[in-house]
Amino acid sequence: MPEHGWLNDPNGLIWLNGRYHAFFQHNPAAPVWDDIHWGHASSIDLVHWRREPIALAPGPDGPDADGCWSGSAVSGPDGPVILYTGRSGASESICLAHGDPTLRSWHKDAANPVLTPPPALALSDFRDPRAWHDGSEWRMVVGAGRIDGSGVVLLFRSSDLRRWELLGPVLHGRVSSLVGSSEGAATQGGEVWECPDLFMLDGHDVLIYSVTPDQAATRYASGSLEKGGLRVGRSGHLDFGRYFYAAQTFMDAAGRRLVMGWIREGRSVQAQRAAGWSGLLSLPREMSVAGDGRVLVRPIPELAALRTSGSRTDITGIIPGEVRTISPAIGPAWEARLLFRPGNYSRLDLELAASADGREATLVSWDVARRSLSVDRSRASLDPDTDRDTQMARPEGTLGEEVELHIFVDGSVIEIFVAGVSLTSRIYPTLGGSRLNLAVHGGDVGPVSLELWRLSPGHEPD
Ligand code: DQQ
Repeated sequence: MPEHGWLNDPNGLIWLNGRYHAFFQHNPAAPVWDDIHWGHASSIDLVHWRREPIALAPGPDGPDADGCWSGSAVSGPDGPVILYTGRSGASESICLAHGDPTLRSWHKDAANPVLTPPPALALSDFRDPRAWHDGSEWRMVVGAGRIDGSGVVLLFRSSDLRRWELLGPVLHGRVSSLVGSSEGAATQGGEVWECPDLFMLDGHDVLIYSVTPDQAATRYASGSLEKGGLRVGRSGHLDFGRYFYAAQTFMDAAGRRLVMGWIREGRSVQAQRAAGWSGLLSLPREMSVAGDGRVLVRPIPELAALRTSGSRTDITGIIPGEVRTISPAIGPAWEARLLFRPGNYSRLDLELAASADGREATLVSWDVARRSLSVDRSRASLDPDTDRDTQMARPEGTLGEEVELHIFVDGSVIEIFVAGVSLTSRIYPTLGGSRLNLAVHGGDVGPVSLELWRLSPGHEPD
């Protein structure tokens, strides 16, 4: 999270010179989206992070006078290079900045902007360059919207990061028409497909992109990249729930494809102002692609380094109607792994952040018949200005004999992983309760195996 002020998209995620770097959209002056800078944090192990000086600030007369919007970082021939979106008035263009080996000090390229929207494409928006080297030349995807209201991701190539040639669209359309209206975003206005990323993983070409208006979803499409664009075999959500947005991937030191996203707030603007900060980055998640093209995520195993004290219990004999307290006060930051068999019961509930008097509780439930996860926030907070809708995730594919819910809670943030899908949520309890309860409905549940850990803060020691 930012020390103070506003944070949105992760930018320029890169492993370079022995450290991981996470830049992010940042307004240091206030917890509102305005006057966007690039903030910066770095880490050796992806778990313990230290704050770094602000990397980029809007230039008074430049193409980024109204903000240094999202982009990526590469290891260029002469050192680190940031490719970012310059925003000036309503114009968006691609700009470069060059860094020193610590990635702490950056100077903007005198030739900025290096690329403006190709006029023939009739675009309304053009931003969020994501560049990489494919072994012989530079490639870059840029997110865009068309004047006709559809979203599009464009692919470019370059030999020097400065002169870019358009190869064509990777994918375009409207999410509602691509996936059917029940799953898609509300698309009254035109769509813009923001923060694209394109890579090969487990033999599949994978595109991820974030769909606005309403910053509704981060989506993936997997298939094979051909001359005319991505031939899509499979598409879906990269996370369920609307709090995980503008995700960007990167390759770690061991060659894994990791992804982080912006976790947004679920409380009022006034509450964000009162808190002094808004927005944070998700836990790093490792991606893989199943044989059928589904993109799967799981928390990186390195997160185990945050565990301080732990226990493993087999909880037995819970009967319908009983609410079993399994921890009276776990504290604000914890991790749990719950393992159980679906049976002749209908639902298993884990109540978290529950107050002793039961007035506040968030219900994480597994529905046996639907094979779906839900997060019911109707009692999560007595504060009426917090989000309280129920979120759902339904993993596809075979689940195996046991269901494993892997849950990370850190204050107001919940990240849940089940069978390769994730659901990110926010809660703002007012009573300070951190009781954990277990309940079952509609039948008896067999033993539930629970591993529970308290987590320490992820600050890098000085
Ligand atoms: N946020 C950035 C844009 C991007 C959007 C501006 C996504 O570059 O398209 O802060 O959240």
